[in-house]
Amino acid sequence: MKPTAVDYSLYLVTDRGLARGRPLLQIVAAAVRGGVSCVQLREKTCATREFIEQALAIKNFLHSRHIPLIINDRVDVALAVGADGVHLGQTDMPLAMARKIVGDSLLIGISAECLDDALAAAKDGADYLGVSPIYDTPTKADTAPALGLAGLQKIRKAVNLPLVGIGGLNAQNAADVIRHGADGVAVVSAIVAADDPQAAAARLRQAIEAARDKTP
Ligand code: TZP
Ligand code: MG
Repeated sequence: MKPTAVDYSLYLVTDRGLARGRPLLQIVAAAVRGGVSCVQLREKTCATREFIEQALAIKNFLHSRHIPLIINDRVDVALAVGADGVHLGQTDMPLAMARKIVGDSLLIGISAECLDDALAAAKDGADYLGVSPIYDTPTKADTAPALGLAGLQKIRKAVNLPLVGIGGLNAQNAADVIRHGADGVAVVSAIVAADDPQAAAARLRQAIEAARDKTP
């Protein structure tokens, strides 16, 4: 059964190419110590077997700390390892098909690149949306045009689902994203590529909590 209450506040998306040779589990562990509340394992090139082994190791670590694990792209891997959810983009398996396969066993997160994507995902039963990208980012090559804070706000007004902003986010701009309606901030490079992923996560978390305190 998918988890009922998920804390999307600080959502880490992994990228082994940005990890500077450090094992992903080491980065995930440091990030969790710093305040990451949700982790997405994103593997674009490795073999399925390696993806599964990595996912199981990270899941063991996260679940002992009650932090959810979401798998990027791969419904089969998410089910096989007993993850909490799967995250699907606009060119991945359609949400309705994925829901037919996973039922209520997994959260399904959808990348919304425009208002219409968000409305369709809400109608088809997504559990949360990644609003993507907020800003241009070198981390992902094939992103849609940046939505900016105005685009995020428009989606916030139209859908009731938890929203996680992603794309070009860091400790300097995380507060803006919360103030414009996001429930959480998702980052790749700001944590994975940081000299000190724990400290980077802590700065982000602090910015997010401070913005919430000031949001009416
Ligand atoms: N999806 C939309 S933008 C993005 C993903 C995976 C990459 C975000 O990376 P960064 O380094 O946090 O800008
Ligand atoms: Mg995808």
